Amino acid sequence: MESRSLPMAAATSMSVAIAIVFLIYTAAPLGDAASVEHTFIVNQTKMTRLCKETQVTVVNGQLPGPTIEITEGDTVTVHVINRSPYNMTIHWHGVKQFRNCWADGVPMLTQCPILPNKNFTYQFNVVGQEGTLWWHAHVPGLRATVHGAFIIRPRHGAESYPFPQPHKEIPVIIGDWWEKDLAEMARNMTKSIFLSYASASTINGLVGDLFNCSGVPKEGYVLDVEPGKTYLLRIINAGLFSEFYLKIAGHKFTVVAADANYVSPFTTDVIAIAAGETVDALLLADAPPGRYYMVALPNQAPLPDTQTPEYTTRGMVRYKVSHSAGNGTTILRSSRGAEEEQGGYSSGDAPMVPKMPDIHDTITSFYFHSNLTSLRHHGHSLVQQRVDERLYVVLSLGTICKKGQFCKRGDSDENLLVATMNNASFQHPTAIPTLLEAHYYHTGLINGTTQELPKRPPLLFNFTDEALIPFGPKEMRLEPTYKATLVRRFRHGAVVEIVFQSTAMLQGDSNPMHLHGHNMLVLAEGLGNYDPVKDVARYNLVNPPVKNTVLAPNRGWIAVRFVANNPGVWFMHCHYEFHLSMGMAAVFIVEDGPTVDTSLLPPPVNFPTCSHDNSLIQTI
Ligand SMILES: *[C@@H]1O[C@H](CO)[C@@H](O)[C@H](O)[C@H]1NC(C)=O
Ligand SMILES: *[C@@H]1O[C@H](CO)[C@@H](O)[C@H](O)[C@H]1NC(C)=O
Ligand SMILES: *[C@@H]1O[C@H](CO)[C@@H](O)[C@H](O)[C@H]1NC(C)=O
Ligand SMILES: *[C@@H]1O[C@H](CO)[C@@H](O)[C@H](O)[C@H]1NC(C)=O
Ligand SMILES: *[C@@H]1O[C@H](CO)[C@@H](O)[C@H](O)[C@H]1NC(C)=O
Ligand SMILES: *[C@@H]1O[C@H](CO)[C@@H](O)[C@H](O)[C@H]1NC(C)=O
Ligand SMILES: *[C@@H]1O[C@H](CO)[C@@H](O)[C@H](O)[C@H]1NC(C)=O
Ligand SMILES: *[C@@H]1O[C@H](CO)[C@@H](O)[C@H](O)[C@H]1NC(C)=O
Ligand SMILES: *[C@@H]1O[C@H](CO)[C@@H](O)[C@H](O)[C@H]1NC(C)=O
Ligand SMILES: *[C@@H]1O[C@H](CO)[C@@H](O)[C@H](O)[C@H]1NC(C)=O
Ligand SMILES: [Cu+2]
Repeated sequence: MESRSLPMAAATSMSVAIAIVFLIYTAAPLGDAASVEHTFIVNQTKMTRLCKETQVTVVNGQLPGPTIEITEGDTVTVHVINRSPYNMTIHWHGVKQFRNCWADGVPMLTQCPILPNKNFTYQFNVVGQEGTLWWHAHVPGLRATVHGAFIIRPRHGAESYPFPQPHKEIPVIIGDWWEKDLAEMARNMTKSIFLSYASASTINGLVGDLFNCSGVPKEGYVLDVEPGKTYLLRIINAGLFSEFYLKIAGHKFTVVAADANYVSPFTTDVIAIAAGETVDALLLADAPPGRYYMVALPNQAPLPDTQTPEYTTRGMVRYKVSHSAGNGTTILRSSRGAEEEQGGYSSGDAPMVPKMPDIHDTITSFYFHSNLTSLRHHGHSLVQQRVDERLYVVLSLGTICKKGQFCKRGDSDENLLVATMNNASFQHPTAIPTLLEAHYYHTGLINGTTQELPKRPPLLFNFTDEALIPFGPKEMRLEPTYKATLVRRFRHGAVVEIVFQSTAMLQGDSNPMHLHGHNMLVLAEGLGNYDPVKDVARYNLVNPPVKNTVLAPNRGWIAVRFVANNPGVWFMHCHYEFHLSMGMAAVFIVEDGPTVDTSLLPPPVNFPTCSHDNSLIQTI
């Protein structure tokens, strides 16, 4: 690789970039790749949900934000105009951004944030992926309201779905409603101040009729269905803190995809979806016409874990009632419409309520996730048999003594509570330039400001011992930890196996681990401590599910494999906002490959810089 200098190389390599892009386009066999363009105006808008007007940061005045719908192979252009008072980036969650880490949207890792009153245009191609993804702010706290669906349809149309073509496709975004200042909440969490929780959960931005401030049940999301028709639900968990169980009374789901990868269809009456995951499921409207609650219940680890406020939310599936017109034509009307408009028709009984799992039931999630297998096309196995790097990453909590070395541990406010990977808590970089620029221009900054993520935990202990949950002598000696900007480098093309191990240190939470820029094959998951001798025998090397977010179960583990073939600087982190803010994160640097088209592209034009000279950033 030729040497690069900062930042002039950007300009000189532009012509190279254009040539490459041109080549890709002319080489494509189909001329139908389109360009999809959006403008995202991020601002603060007042919204009322729980009888109270709240100022929320949203895109284009909408919650959830606009859905991006594209066809595989399209180019996406999003002009982000930041009229919020916050530094902003948008992450296209699950989009691989092949060779184009510049568009990944992680502040100070892949780009300088878009400052208030500045704008930036994201541009990227979506190739070789189809299904449901989503986009969200990658700024502490703000993704609670700055998010939306990102839907990629097959290039050859809905006929090429590996399941019966649905009548309609419906995004179902599960989220939280916050009345607290989200940016302040996130800042507080980095200081061990945990007083803020969401005030409600939502489906497609609505809290639903379990919330009834002022004595009036609140509006919930309603899905109108026609009897006998099939609906593809594109389910996204955009919540900050929880995994949810989703059920619809009187109905079953056929799960067909997860994280924009097809799975072998399976039928279930409950969907488990952790923060950051997506699930595509078919819903057949085959119940007697009527009204059926759609319920989303957040689960949480049982006592002795700390119990936090969690809210169930519900919407409804409502059948349109069919009236025969007497001449062979069928007129479909929604049941409520019929009631209200014609007065005579009654939709009958109260809506049917599903029986939900217990809030402390975590095994239903374990079974749901264990039931996912990839749908193999053409019968060839996708698992790399060779493994070049093995990592055992222990996900834990720990403390850092605020006043130096000698703190009382246990429940003492002399300490900062942090989240860790292999006993180090991620220190978000602040140095200029960003890690990606430092990597691209070979500035040496990365070696100077980061530490290597250890391959394995420095200390082996009984990670999942329940006795570690409450403050006490057992956990106390394991508490002390430290902060570092954790980085691990991978040779281009390396096959990496990671076992993520959840622990019982001060909590027994699960951990939805999200890797940017790559999908992971889930080989196995289990409860308790991973045992390399015994558990390898359980690996699914035939049809493991392919995910960008993998859930390390409560006091259990998950083993994944991925090929580090996307050059760049990729964030790898827990998708629970509190764990992320507290430091459960690391950076994977994937080196360039041997050729130009296995190497990182040059930065885009008008790439925001963090230098004090902001001349490259255009003011609106
Ligand atoms: C925020 O943006 C939306 C959509 O662009 C617009 O309708 C609304 O007026 C803006 N709100 C404020 C307070 O500027
Ligand atoms: C920012 O907005 C201005 C005015 O709308 C526009 O001229 C400019 O091209 C935009 N810049 C980017 C990077 O999108
Ligand atoms: C943040 O912490 C401060 C100090 O404890 C508290 O007053 C404030 O309410 C907290 N803010 C949020 C949003 O939790
Ligand atoms: C409000 O909701 C609660 C819990 O769902 C219920 O117990 C109560 O009866 C409801 N109150 C009204 C006025 O609907
Ligand atoms: C059947 O009746 C409906 C409603 O009156 C009318 O709109 C429609 O045109 C009729 N169709 C035929 C084929 O007569
Ligand atoms: C799949 O789910 C069923 C029902 O919850 C469960 O009994 C079964 O054990 C699961 N399969 C696996 C491999 O976990
Ligand atoms: C940084 O460290 C890595 C591995 O330790 C080494 O291969 C690389 O040459 C170093 N880079 C610079 C710019 O010093
Ligand atoms: C780890 O702790 C659990 C109790 O929480 C216990 O059941 C298990 O036997 C322990 N494992 C080992 C290897 O000591
Ligand atoms: C974590 O690191 C600290 C500081 O290096 C060390 O004192 C401690 O023993 C380590 N703890 C664990 C559980 O590895
Ligand atoms: C926003 O980003 C700029 C440039 O990186 C930085 O100087 C500033 O401190 C950030 N502001 C906030 C509120 O994080
Ligand atoms: Cu976590």
